[in-house]
Amino acid sequence: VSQRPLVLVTGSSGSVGRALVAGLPGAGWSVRGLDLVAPVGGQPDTAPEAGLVLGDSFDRALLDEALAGCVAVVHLAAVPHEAPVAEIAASHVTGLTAVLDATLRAGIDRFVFASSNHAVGFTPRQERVGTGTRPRPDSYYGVGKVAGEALCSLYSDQHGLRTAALRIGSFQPRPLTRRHLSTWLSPGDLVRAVDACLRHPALSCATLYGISANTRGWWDLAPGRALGYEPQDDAEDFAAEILASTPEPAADDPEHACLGGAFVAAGLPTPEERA
Ligand code: 15L
Repeated sequence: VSQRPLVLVTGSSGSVGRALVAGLPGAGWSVRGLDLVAPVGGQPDTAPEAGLVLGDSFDRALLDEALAGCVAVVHLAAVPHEAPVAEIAASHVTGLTAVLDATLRAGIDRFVFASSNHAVGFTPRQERVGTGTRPRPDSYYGVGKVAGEALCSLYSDQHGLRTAALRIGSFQPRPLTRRHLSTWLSPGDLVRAVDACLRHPALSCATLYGISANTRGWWDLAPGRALGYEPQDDAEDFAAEILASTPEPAADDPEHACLGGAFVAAGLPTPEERA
């Protein structure tokens, strides 16, 4: 049996989850996945006691089973895009609370929460936005992430849970758009960021940006570096190709005014959804 510490990754079949299941073992962790569905193409072969628990990441009994033997949780499971507010609340507030409560029941003291750049997506584009600015969500999805960060803060203060809210930018194998030149998070840097959050001995209640060391980055990497996250990749390596193949944005396009890009304008629910 492997002596590596075991980490539960909820939402392990999504794109971020699959990259962590594949990459965390190389950083010294065993990974157990929890997801409603198996990943396309099968689960990467990680460690003997790891594996995949199939089912609802917010189910109390299933969480208790999945968390047995784990030392930390990386919580990704949630609606990953804009949706009616009731759906957002169900996964980002009620669901997250179920996972936090199960974490405490299991005696686990470390929790990495997949937050998002959309927690501050309505912030006008500028250089080096820190983690101390006011939350400016650009969508109900962003509101859900702000609420999730608040829950992490509550469980840290009330229960001593060590929490890290990782505000992920655009996780992609490679940058594809002009926005990604600023927001890209590479697969290697994702693993480095989560590994730092899992490892840092003095983690208390941290917020950090999960982006690569992008020359055109908009976020301050210092909070991540303070935890030991040293990004290695830079979207600039792809800049010439992307700039040549994608059109110059119109000056008055709201999509290009704020950090959240299209989220500031898109995905608003219909009146029926609001009712
Ligand atoms: C996110 O939080 C979304 O889950 C993802 O689909 C992308 O839209 C990403 O942000 C982004 O900002 O590119």
